[in-house]
Amino acid sequence: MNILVLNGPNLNLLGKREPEIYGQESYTTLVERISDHCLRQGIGVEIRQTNHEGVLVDWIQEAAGKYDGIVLNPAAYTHTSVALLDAVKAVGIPTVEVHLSDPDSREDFRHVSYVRHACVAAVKGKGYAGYLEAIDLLAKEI
Ligand code: CA2
Repeated sequence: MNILVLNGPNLNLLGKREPEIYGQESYTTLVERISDHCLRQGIGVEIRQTNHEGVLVDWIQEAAGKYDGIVLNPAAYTHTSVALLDAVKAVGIPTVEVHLSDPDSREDFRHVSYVRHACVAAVKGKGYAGYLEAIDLLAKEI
């Protein structure tokens, strides 16, 4: 089983700003946690981050035929992007939406998720552990 983990805008700043919301650990630590977890489970994984919506769309499209599942934290694009929703729908790869924080308990504009309509599950408010839970959910789904 091969999975793709995609992270959207500003997640590269983890540990550097807003630690009260996103924690004190760095993006590099997140990547290490995911890599270690997948290694232990015998899951192949590729982990990427971009600040650009179109790049996320390209990566989702290119995942077809290469990956069995996607873990997606679209960050701010969660709340704005029909393009990401359409891309996830178009490729038809089981996708789990993940958020470090719980957007539903934050500002009203974060309560909407477009991509959720194409995802098999959403994991929210569990910090870095949420990514590992999302991977385990995918492993059961696939
Ligand atoms: O909780 C999440 O994972 C979010 O997807 C994070 C997004 C936010 O727009 C979503 O509503 C919820 C923001 C990512 C920004 O990450 C930062 C990390 C460190 C410092 C500043 C921003």
